[in-house]
Amino acid sequence: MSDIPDHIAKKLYEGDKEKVTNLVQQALSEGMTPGDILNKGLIAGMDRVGQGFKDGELFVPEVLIAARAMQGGMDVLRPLLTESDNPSIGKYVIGTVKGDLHDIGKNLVKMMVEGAGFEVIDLGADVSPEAFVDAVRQHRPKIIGMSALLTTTMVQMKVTIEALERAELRGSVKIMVGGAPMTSDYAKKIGADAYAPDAAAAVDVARSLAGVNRKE
Ligand code: B1M
Repeated sequence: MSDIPDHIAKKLYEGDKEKVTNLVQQALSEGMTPGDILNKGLIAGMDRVGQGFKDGELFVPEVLIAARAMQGGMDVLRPLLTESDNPSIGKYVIGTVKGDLHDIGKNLVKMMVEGAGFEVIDLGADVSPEAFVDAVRQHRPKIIGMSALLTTTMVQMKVTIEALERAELRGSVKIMVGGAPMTSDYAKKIGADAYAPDAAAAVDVARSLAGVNRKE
């Protein structure tokens, strides 16, 4: 079995954007699927970065450099992951909640959901409840996806759901949530329709919320 994914993960940990980008291209030319490169190389590398950060081996600047290296690899994979012969199966508004700047996981979910055939409107990070409400008014999406990586910002999901209720828009849209500190229990408690633990599951959940059967 090819050891390229492990090299990608290692170079990502070292923050070597050029090497990561080249290795992703090499993996593609050797026939690895974009999904495998993403999961076994880039995501695995970012997990190591997370562990290094937790263990005090890496600090914020190194983590940012690693995140940039991940973006380098993602730039190569993006057009392949979003390649789809499907016309849009519905609009999907996505954002990281207010006060939260983590957008790597949200961007992965965005790419995967785009790949599944949704038309994605990305509101970015640090998105206020009002901005989610405005986006629902303007775009009339089937689904809103909210991401939170901090225990201190998870509560913004509930605040956003309440804002949609006040605007009388809650019934018009399905809400799914995700992010490392999230659980399905918490999702239920705040009145979301669904929780997805990772970007791959997010695709299945989005399809199911939109009433679309999986297309292979
Ligand atoms: Co931050 N950070 N960070 N950070 N950071 C975490 C999240 C943390 C767990 C690190 C730690 O302490 N071990 C910790 C949170 C603790 C907590 O609240 N429980 C933390 C902290 C404390 C902070 C700061 C407060 C640090 C500080 O300044 N003292 C600060 C907060 C800034 C802010 O947001 N206001 C901060 C800052 C940063 C950076 C800017 C340096 C950088 C973010 C860069 C960026 O995103 N552009 C950063 C990073 C990179 C991390 C870690 C290391 C990696 C996060 C990541 O990108 N993971 C992270 C540690 C960790 O997670 N292990 C950490 C890879 C990504 C693919 O995974 O985002 O979980 P993830 O997404 C997954 C799933 O969660 C899921 O699918 C994705 C793919 O499978 N998912 C969804 C995510 N969103 C979804 C939405 C869905 C469905 C699934 O539906 C809509």
